[in-house]
Amino acid sequence: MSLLPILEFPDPRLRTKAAPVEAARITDPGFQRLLDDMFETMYEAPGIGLAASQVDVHQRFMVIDVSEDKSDPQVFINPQILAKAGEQVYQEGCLSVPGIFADVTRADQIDVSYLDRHGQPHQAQVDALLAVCIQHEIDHLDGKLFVDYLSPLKREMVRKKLAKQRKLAAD
Ligand code: GNR
Ligand code: NI
Repeated sequence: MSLLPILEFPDPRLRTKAAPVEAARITDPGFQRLLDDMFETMYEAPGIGLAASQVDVHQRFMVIDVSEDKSDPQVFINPQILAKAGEQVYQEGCLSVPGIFADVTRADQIDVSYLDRHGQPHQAQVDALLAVCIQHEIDHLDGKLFVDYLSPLKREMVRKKLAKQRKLAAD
């Protein structure tokens, strides 16, 4: 297994709209290895989700584990939100926008369809943190970041703060 580099805002590659995964690719050993590498990268960060877009793979899948003890690894391939209900506000962070946290309003409950890592189809109703995370990751697949929900002024402040952090880290 290996750790993958994570793209960071404002990298334009994070704006790519990801294409659906072809069913035949799911059984490919290279694809299964990529999933394992994404879990390793996510757990090491540490994070609760990682979209393929963040590791410069522009296909529609992500890995998620919202458990306290890394006991619930879940793969969502070609996820689709079929219905949304209610609202929740959650203070979000993102591995592609390190050190920045901001409140985002999203649906409280979603119905989602997806394929698991074996290519088996599922449909589930989810809420709370898992619903937040799925919506955050699907945004990545559509080239969208949580800072896009902030005002342009705040987003510019985030960009400057990250540039400064990188400059300090480089010296
Ligand atoms: O690790 C993560 N935590 C998190 C917290 C609140 C809302 C969303 C997330 S997802 C994030 C990992 C990440 O960047 N996934 O794309
Ligand atoms: Ni993210």
